[in-house]
Amino acid sequence: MPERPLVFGILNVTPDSFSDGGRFADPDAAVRQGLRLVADGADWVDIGGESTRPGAGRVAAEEEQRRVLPVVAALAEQGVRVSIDTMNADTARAALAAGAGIVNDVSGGLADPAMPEVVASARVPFVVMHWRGHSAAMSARAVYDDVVLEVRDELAARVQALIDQGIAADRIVLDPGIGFAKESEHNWRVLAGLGALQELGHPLLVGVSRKRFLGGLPSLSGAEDPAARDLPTAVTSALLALQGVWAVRVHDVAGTAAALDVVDAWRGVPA
Ligand code: PMM
Repeated sequence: MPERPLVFGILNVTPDSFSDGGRFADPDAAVRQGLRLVADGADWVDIGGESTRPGAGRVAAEEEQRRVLPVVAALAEQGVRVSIDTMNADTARAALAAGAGIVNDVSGGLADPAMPEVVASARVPFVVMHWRGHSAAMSARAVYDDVVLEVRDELAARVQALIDQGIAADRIVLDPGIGFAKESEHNWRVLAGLGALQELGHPLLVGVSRKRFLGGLPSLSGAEDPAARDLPTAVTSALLALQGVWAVRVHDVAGTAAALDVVDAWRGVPA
């Protein structure tokens, strides 16, 4: 029986993320939100300082670090397990020094050639997401013959390159990159085809939370508020638990915790 997935609570310390941009730009508000995510059941708090929403421009590494480092340090000091969501090696290095324990790179080490070395020498888990280019360019790259096989093969190539660059295979976590260079139908096909990615032999982290493709569900038509996508996100978490994924990355941790409780109860796992 697969284990209950870990829950990564999302903490975007940005003015412009698509669903929570601006709410936690102030460090005190961000720290409070991080503690709330943990109280709601997050195993890790995933802190990011650069929005990757479709079409977004890049943020200078100095600005990214100004946003995230005080929050990483304050939460780590309070015993919170922190993952740093960054494409910049310098930011990853500084966040690890401030107490982060996982590097989550949506580019899987492609955006900054210095990233693999930082992760290899820190000996921490590395979340490697399927990525075809920065946000400004990615929608033009959402072209596939067979999205499941192409995502699988592109991730397999990343794994080999990262192992060649000194990262231990057992520290590599893979992520299909829902919403990154993918149209709605691609996202659904990838979710239905996760078994093919699991054949690569690495734990999977999946992030669907509040993403635009969920807004295309018939029951959500006309709902403008991204929080309306929290219920379908939680349902997806339950389905991903049945699929045996290692972790889910969500905004509404309480909703996903309830969904995972249902899966545990269904399976007879003692509370
Ligand atoms: N999605 C976003 C940001 N970081 N990291 C991983 N590993 N997987 C994702 O799917 C992912 C990510 C964009 O969503 P957000 O703006 O809600 O954080």
